Amino acid sequence: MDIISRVMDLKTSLKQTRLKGKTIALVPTMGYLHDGHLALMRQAKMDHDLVVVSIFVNPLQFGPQEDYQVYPRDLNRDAELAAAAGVDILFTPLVGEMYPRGHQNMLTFVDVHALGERLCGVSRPDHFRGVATVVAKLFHIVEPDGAYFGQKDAQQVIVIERMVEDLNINVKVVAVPTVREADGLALSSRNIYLSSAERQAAQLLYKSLDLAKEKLGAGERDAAVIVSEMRRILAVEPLIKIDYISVSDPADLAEQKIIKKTALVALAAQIGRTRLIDNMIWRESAGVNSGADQFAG
Ligand code: PAJ
Repeated sequence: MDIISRVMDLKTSLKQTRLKGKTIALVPTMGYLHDGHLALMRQAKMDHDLVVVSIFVNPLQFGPQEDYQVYPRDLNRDAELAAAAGVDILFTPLVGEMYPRGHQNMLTFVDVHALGERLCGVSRPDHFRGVATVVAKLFHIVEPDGAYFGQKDAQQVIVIERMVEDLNINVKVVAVPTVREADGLALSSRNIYLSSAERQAAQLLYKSLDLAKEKLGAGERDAAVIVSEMRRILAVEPLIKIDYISVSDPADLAEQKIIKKTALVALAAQIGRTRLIDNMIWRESAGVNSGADQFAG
């Protein structure tokens, strides 16, 4: 595996790859890799000849009160994990390489209106602008055939898919199901912030989504009922402060009152100082016994 930190070096290397007729996959990450990230890399490797993984903690997508400074970083460990997952190139730019004039001096942004303003966009107003902008830059640098994102960040996938469509970017966006701990907690680099009591409490997030799935399976279609049942489960745990619970249409993230054929049930909660998100996509046609894909999370 090559580790490359300069944009020009990466472009030069990928030009050779393309000349040989090989296809290229990109897996954008902020590092501190876990099995969720590795699932994206393995899928990318199955679908393409060469896999580029970027590790870049993107200052543009963190709010002023958020955890940019303390976001966990461990490049040596990440490099070992990525190499073992079959990654060909690890792209590890410094902030000055991605934002040569400084990220505060950026004048050009990609803003996916409406989609980026709902759900997490309410409490993180500039977050998806920062995500879409850095992903657009990575797409221009790497020019991948396929790009791999986790369903765990469902809104992020929807925002990126729309950006690709609206800006005619020539890349296939692939969403990979959420990887979870044994008790259902979605893997996240931020889980290491949790104390043991908070970690214990965090499993209720998945439990609340599981209950929503059960209610939907039993025929409940009133979103308000689903949300209040979920709130009831989460209220048991005083460590959990709900940011939002949303039942929306995955096509446009518009809230649904009466659930139709498909719904994105998504939530965000603060547990201690850690903000966690999770979701599931429910589809009527797949029925009650639909298995893991249905509950892709
Ligand atoms: P990061 O949080 O590091 O996540 C990188 C990718 O891994 C994202 O596509 C995310 O959805 C996916 N991922 C995280 N946890 C997962 C899990 N438990 N199961 C499956 N996939 C999971 O998301 C970002 O970084 C950034 O916003 C980024 C896209 C890199 C732009 O800066």
